[in-house]
Amino acid sequence: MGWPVASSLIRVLRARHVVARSPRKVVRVVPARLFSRRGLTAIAVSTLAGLALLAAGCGTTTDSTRAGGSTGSLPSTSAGATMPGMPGMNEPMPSGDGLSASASGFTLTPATTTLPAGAAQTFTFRITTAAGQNVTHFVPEQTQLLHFYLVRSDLTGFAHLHPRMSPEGVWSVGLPALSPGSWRIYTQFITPNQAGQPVALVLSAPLTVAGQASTVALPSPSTTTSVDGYALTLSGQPAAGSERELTLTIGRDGTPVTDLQPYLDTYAHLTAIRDGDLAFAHLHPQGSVHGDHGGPTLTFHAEFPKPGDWRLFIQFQTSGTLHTAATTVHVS
Ligand SMILES: [Cu+2]
Repeated sequence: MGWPVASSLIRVLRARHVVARSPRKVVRVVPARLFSRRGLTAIAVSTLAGLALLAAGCGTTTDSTRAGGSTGSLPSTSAGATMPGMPGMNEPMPSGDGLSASASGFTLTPATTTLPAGAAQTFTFRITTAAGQNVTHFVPEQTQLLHFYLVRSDLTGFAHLHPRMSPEGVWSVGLPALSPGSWRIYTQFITPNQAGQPVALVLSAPLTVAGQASTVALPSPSTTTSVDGYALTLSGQPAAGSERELTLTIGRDGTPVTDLQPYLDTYAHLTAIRDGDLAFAHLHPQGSVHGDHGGPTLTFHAEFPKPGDWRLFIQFQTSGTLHTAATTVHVS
């Protein structure tokens, strides 16, 4: 498998924190099924025919969600308190496959489920309670009040963004231009329930981008991939329903990389989406960050809810630039 592509286009896209993978057009049509903080600069991308888009948002770690909304915090009396900014420590972990719009009395309510293709646009949504009220209190997790992911049904498109929340609890996020087809949005957040206990949730909903859609076959599983001159190697034996350790090693020009910068309080952010139903798995990093000295080897707690082929999106930062790599992982 490879990631070779139209290098000039890639260069342009990367300049906007958007990368693309080579088109592998097939006739298969995948049925539709289909989750930040920062006032996002809308990423405008001209979509080339048949070229799948892989958008990696958040080129910087500037925090603007907080500027845009309330930083809810738990009452100091609540038990099981989280430790914001300490991934892998005592944070409550979302359970399940993330495929429901509602869980634990909270619902993801998008303003629309259909978008036009080919133009950057602002997307809005709310998280509502069972009584229909907007949730406005969120507990920061990995430096953010809410993490938003956008994934295309064939796993060629991926964006990880940080929306901004209004005081009324309306979230908005700038989306890049999207190719026609079936997409899914995911919101990942921690909010106190009625008893004041923190609940970690992943809620998702399908999104249709209008127009003639073509899809790309999923690349075969591989323990290696590359992006922006970095070579990534994975090891571990992920199995559905059990927590396993997954190790990521990053090198460049045959040399171990040791200058990874903190990104969302970790040295690499891993998100996995399952081929077929688009189930969601977030892999929690072990250890903590200490300055711009991460790498070359990072370890993760991997707990996949289901077996199958999963597309793993790996985000890491060097010299102020966010890189997004992807590979296919088989989960037994
Ligand atoms: Cu995020």
